[in-house]
Amino acid sequence: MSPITREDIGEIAVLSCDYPPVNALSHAVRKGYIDHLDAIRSDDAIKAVVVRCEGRTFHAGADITEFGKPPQEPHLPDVVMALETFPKPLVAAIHGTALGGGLEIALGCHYRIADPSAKVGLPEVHLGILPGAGGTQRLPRLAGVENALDAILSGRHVKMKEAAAWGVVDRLAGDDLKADAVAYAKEVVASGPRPTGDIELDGAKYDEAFFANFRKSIARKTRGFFAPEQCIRCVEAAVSLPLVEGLKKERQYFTECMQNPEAAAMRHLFFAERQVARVPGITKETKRRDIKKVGIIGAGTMGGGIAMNFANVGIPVTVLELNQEALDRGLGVCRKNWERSSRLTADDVAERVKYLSGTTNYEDLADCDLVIEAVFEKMEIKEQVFKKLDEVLKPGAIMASNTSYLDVDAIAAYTSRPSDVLGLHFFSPANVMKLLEIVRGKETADDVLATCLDMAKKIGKVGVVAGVCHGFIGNRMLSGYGREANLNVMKGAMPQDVDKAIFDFGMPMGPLTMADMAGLDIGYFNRQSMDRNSFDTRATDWLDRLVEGDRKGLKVGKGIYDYAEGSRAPVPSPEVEAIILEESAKLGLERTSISAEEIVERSIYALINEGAHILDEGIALRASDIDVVYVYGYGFPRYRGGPMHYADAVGLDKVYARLQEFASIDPDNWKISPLLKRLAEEGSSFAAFDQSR
Ligand code: T1G
Repeated sequence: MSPITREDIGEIAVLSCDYPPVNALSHAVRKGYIDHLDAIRSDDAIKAVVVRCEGRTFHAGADITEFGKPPQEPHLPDVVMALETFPKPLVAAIHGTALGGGLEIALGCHYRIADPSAKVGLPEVHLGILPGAGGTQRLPRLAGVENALDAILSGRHVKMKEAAAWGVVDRLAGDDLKADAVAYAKEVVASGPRPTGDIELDGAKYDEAFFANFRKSIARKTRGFFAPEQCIRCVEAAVSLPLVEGLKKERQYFTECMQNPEAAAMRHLFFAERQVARVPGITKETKRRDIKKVGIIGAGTMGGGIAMNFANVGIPVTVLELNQEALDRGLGVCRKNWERSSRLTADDVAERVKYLSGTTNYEDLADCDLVIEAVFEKMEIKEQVFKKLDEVLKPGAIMASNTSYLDVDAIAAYTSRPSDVLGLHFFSPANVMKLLEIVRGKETADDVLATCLDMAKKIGKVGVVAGVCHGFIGNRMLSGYGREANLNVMKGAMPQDVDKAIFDFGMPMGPLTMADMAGLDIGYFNRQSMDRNSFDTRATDWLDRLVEGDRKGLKVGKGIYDYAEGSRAPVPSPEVEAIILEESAKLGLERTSISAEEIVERSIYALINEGAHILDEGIALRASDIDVVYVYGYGFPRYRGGPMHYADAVGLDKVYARLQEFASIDPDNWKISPLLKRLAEEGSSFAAFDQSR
């Protein structure tokens, strides 16, 4: 049974696609279009056609589940061309989100009518590919080159008001999109087909300089990516070639993207981001608790940022601070953050501020359904806070700690209701970063976890469930990553060499620049209370010496690097270089030059190895969850899919061989994961491991 059915209303044929969940353009759908068009072509009773979808949305794109498999005819570009060259007028009736191939289907039609709340977009670049069914050729013709470049390179969803202003949609429907589309089709019978491909593009002003400027404008954001450049080349073809030639170029660049590892990596992330919500024991039937009012303990950077997430979606949130001055300061920062946002109007800001309140009195939190503490990272302070919350909060209130390392089970034990306690580890800045580690304590109730998983999605976060260990998933993996970067400095590389190698790999900044930005004194104070046998002091003694010499990082203008007044640009410091050489010598390390490749392997393979331990211990549910943590929480390059996907791409046998070499030199630092060893020896992968769960 074809997903596409035909209903004739007078002289208008209405083709409706019903292929849940998002009417993806699967083989059956594509074949359905061709079959129905063939029948209608020779049916003289039909003068025009409406193309629409049932369910929540118009076609949301090609069927991503078919990617990586041999493509089956009819191919999507051919379906779109069949629509465009159809001898009778075609009206697309758009609702929901017409994305990617979905918008391309609409552009292949001759007229477009949309529900005012609908959105359109070409998000293929987020999958490491490009609009491969004519979008790069037809959208510039309809919307103009600048708007088309904006839509294709940003991949954003364009609201109907803007899409109509661009000319992508001809008219907006009333309450009955289908009836209005049929009426529109009747209107255009006389005018006949209006092929988008016939629109002439005035190429003169879009010369080399124009595109060079555009490339420069997105260079920073697209550093290391492959697909964006191919997208631009397609639009250049649209400007300079007739439609058929331009489509050939588009097909060529699309194929190159599909063959590039970036496409597999970003498709992996697309599904990984949706997998995280699948947690054993949590189903649609699992009860959820209502979150109608939220409390935050602490109005500092984290507390304020966390509070903003709830106010942003209209959930009343009360921030508690110890004194009025700190409270006013914290709430003021929230308001300033909203006012500074280019995306928010004054009304938007006011709308958010009204959900944000403050208090210095715990009793005012008594009716909160969820309270998140974001106080100083000291167990003694967590103990005071949770004992107080246990006294004050109503039964059934969820209590969460924003701790980034500490033992959530120990925190839960400070209360009489540990099943209502878990960790909600936000990443700074908490109102911006999408990652939320949801730390499941051994007693955390299923409905508490389910409630927080849903809450994460509601506030626009990607909630990844982690088990309890020091640093959960992300921060635990960071320790080896940083240790190896520091040891590379002791063994022969200078900080700028290490940072450049890892920046060129695709991380947003090098680990040593990141350490300066976070403040070297944080690690220094943590180490003072730690057993010196529990970590490799060779990696940190030189940093301790910097802190003791008042080089605490960016915030004081000098750390591993020097910083000019008011500048955040790291400058290599001769003073630090001398200290590095002295500390190396003290350790008796013979300094050798270390290749950028080895610098990257040591830090990135340390991530992978620790990730494998975390997976093996059940702290993370899937390797793909670990990828989501690193891409959304630490800026791991999306075009590499995350550390575990990257390990699969390199080949676990190769990763394992290098780990063995590192372990032969530093056995204490390199405890090779038995899981990684097993998968490597079996010629398997983390992806296969995930599928086997
Ligand atoms: N193909 C297959 N399945 C898809 C899909 C798609 N395009 N989009 C979504 N799904 C599944 C998704 O896996 C999930 O499944 C369910 O639908 C609900 O999705 C030639 C080649 C449409 C905005 O990139 O952005 O066209 O987990 O949880 O939050 O140029 O899905 O329930 O089993 O995300 O409401 C271009 C991708 C493809 C759009 C809805 N299109 N999808 O968001 O629900 S490439 C896209 C989305 C292309 C052509 C090229 C979102 C959404 P399950 P969801 P949502």
